[in-house]
Amino acid sequence: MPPRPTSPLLLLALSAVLAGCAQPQLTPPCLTPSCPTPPVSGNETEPNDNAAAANALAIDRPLKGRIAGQPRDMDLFKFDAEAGARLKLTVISVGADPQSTLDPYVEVLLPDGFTVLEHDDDSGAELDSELRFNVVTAGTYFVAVTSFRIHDDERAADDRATNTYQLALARR
Ligand SMILES: [Ca+2]
Ligand SMILES: [Ca+2]
Ligand SMILES: [Ca+2]
Repeated sequence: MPPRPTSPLLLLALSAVLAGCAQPQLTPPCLTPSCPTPPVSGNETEPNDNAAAANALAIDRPLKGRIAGQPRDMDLFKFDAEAGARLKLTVISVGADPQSTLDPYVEVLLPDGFTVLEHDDDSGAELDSELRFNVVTAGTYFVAVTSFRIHDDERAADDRATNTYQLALARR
């Protein structure tokens, strides 16, 4: 079917949506899936393999990381959340780096540092992980990122230098 001419009303609606994307401070900030994620604000810092060594993660401040450097790398992050917060966590691989070989796996841990609140393998695009969760009790929560291969098999190693990812925490 030939494309129909775009109506002025639709263009107006589109420009309103784009304007919404450009102003992330609006509430809700952006409801369309095409809105760009905020720019990466930094990189993980190793060692970060347990809760005591977790890197700080903040809302709308994505971080880059790599599951590599040892046979079974685990990257821990922490963030403070208020009661009632509705959050979304994403770990993207090829979407952020076309050369990435990582199949990410992610867990959100309660403030005790080991009880799993939520976990996800592939709910995002392709093999990416995506979690939506609500915070009941205010506190410092943890995020554990690794590869699905490492998570799935306690004897497996996955140490490719190309195992890159981008981790983001957002409100929803
Ligand atoms: Ca790492
Ligand atoms: Ca690590
Ligand atoms: Ca995955």
